[in-house]
Amino acid sequence: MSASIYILNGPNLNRLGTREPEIYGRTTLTEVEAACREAAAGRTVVFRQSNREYEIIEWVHEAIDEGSGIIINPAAFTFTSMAIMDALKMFQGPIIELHISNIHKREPIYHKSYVSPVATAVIAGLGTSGYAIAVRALLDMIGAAPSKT
Ligand code: CA2
Repeated sequence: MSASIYILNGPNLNRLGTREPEIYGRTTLTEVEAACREAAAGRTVVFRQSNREYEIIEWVHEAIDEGSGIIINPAAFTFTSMAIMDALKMFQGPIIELHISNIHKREPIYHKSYVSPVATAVIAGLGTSGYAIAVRALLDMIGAAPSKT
């Protein structure tokens, strides 16, 4: 089975590591991507970020056709996007919703996620290390064969 996994990141996360380090840390998204690829140990990882909602929806559609699992940090779209929720609903495989910070510890506007009801699992508050943990969990869920490398 193809174990191509999609890791999708929402608005402003391209600037990760440059502000609010007390909440989000100092690791950049490029470093997060490298950690994900290492955790995936040679399996195909499609790692993307966009500030545009439609682009994230298009990538979910691509994952529906070509992916076996999705890790998504929708960032602010978590709290606003029924369109991303609807796209994710069509995905047959496991979905991990990921947040670097613990959104439940923050202000009430960060508590109601449109994505959680359609996600298989939610990771929040593990910092950027949560991404590699999510990759390993997703590979377990899709039953990916051990890498030969
Ligand atoms: O904790 C997360 O991963 C969030 O999804 C990040 C979102 C926020 O709206 C969610 O409530 C929780 C915000 C991302 C802002 O992007 C940043 C850019 C540079 C430095 C830090 C964050």
